[in-house]
Amino acid sequence: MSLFGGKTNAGNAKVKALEPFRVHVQEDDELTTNQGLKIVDNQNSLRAGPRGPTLLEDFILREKITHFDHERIPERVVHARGAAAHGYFQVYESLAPLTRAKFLQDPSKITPVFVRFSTVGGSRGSADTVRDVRGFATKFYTEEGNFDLVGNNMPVFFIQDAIKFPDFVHSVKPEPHNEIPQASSAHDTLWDFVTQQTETTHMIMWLMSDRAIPRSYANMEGFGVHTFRLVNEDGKSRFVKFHWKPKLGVHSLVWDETQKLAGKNSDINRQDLWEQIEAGAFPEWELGLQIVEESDEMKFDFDLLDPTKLIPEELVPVKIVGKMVLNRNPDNYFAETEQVAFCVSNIVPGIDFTNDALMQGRLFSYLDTQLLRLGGPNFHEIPINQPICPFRINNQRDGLHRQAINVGKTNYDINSISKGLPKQSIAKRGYVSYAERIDANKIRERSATFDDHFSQATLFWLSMSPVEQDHIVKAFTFELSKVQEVIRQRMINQLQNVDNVLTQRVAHNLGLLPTEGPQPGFPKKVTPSPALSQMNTKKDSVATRKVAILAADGSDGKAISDMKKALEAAGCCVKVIASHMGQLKVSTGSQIEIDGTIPANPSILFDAVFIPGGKEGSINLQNCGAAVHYGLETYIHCKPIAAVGEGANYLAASRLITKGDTLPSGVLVSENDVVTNDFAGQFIKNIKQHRFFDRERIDSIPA
Ligand code: HDE
Repeated sequence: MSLFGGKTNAGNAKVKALEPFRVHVQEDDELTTNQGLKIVDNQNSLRAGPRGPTLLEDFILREKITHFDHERIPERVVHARGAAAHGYFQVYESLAPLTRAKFLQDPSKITPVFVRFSTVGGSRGSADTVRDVRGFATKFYTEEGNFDLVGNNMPVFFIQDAIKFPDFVHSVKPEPHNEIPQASSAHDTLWDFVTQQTETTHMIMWLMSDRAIPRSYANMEGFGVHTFRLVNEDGKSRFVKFHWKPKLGVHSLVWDETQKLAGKNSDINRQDLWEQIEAGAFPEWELGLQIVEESDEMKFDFDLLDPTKLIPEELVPVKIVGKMVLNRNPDNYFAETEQVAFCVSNIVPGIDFTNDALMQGRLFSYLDTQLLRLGGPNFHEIPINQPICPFRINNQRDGLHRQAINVGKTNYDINSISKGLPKQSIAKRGYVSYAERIDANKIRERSATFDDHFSQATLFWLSMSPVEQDHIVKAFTFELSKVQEVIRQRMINQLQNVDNVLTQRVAHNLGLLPTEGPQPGFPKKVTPSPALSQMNTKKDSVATRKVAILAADGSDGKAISDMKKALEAAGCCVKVIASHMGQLKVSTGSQIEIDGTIPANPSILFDAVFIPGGKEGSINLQNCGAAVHYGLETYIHCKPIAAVGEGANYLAASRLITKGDTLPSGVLVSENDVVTNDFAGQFIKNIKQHRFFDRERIDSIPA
């Protein structure tokens, strides 16, 4: 490890390949200019006398200021705000029967990856917790070149054809006349677009659901969205949908919490990713494939080429084929996370595209956008973008900031002077596009198989648990309450094609009624897909869950340390929070180090709260408004709460429990001051559940 940072995890082939580019400042290093000249005075510019004008001659000042002036590059037009990490991918067993991609054939092979997560609509400095789709882009550095799987945390998209993308993005971004609102879909132009373009309906259901407000990146699924092809050594092609399944399950924040977080800690998701990796709790996902034989292409009641549709897992199961672990933070945000250039056209032999018209447009857009963002055609030479296999073995030359020094007299193909080098590869080793037969007229027309814009929106709605449905209704209400009434009304009318109950509930909240009926044949009868509900996710671990121990002077020190020990042993991150910093004077007379204050560590930064006993401590908490608010807010966000001994009086004084009555779900109380193994075990069991939604927001609670 160098003196000023740098990671101990030397890591995989890509992490090692980056080493020559890292600048480690050593103990005896001295400040230099970019030309290597040692700088003696970095505090004063060169002037004509101590009170005189600065001299143009001051090349050191000019170099420093000029560099500074040029430090910004255009932010991504979408997905500007992101966070990334290094890691590796490993396949569980050879997938040779399905694909000739080498990184999917050898279970002993470690393929380096760099993964960037992002929100879509907001600028680089916007909040992490906005209601939005999340990007989930993975660059696999394979021995056959880079494969970029540039996906999202939702399995479908808003539109069916790339030609609509600029319109859609313009509508969701801040409005052009006043650049309001930042990173929010709750405004006129998005909903105007949505009600004019009904193919958005399915994705809008996802956007209004809890998937749009993930608890952390490690709690998100990822999806390739489009149908791709896998092609094996014999040239046989099958259709495939890519899935990432998170080891820690799919969990979300609640809406009130996300809005408060946007102010209290707008970096919550990127910070969580960073801290988990630093702590060695490496985020992990499994790669899943839904495989469809070519002969089955037309057997579904939707078109496989339509990116507004998913294949229900109950129809085509997700085959788990490998795992990805993120185990190293980047060294430098700009050099790595900002300059990484994902291109959907980065592909390897054995994987191919389909004719999905959205994907076809993306094949143009990503390369094009990097040319602007990274300033020219040599962005593949930026260290984070370089493959780990031989690359740029071709006759492409020159361009801004070219790094490679191509040696030799020839820069054209076919040449005889350089023995015809470099030679084309052979089909067995190189990339060969799948020879799909196309026999068609050149037309601007969409297939009728793309016409059903509502059935899968109905499928999504009916697959949700009552709690998830409540959240969707509230999200529609919130968003539509912020748009013009005429648009609001159109959306109510549109929702009738999805579900009558949904329509009635949203309409009621908005004080409206549908003014026209649904389209003929809608809403359709569908069979729900339980796999779509987050309620059916894994709830078997508390790893990385954050727990606050809310304490005050006079709290029971033994209960604090016993609970802390038990939670940490289970994998939780625990902090002792009080109204002041320094040492807590606990009831035993000893002292406990406080990790943070209540204002800097609000309940929204934690997944659960524990209140220790100790009479004086409990009274101190009851007399502290901020501490009372802490418990109330934890309660309305449905998080597990546990209290022992006198700690229960704090809950009772806040009217969260009534002595003698049944406890609300997820609230655990022991009369005994002692944290027994059983009690800690029960609390841990509750933390695994994440939230107890049956005590969803109680309007009389002022938090
Ligand atoms: Fe993107 N998208 N996109 N997109 N997209 C970009 O490329 C585009 C789409 C996705 O972390 C841009 O480098 C078009 C679907 C992610 O760097 C741009 C269309 C999906 C990221 C672009 C789509 C995505 C991007 C902006 C419709 C999920 C962030 C900056 C035809 C499967 C990657 C950049 C990162 C980024 C274009 C639709 C995911 C402009 C034209 C569908 C995760 O090229």
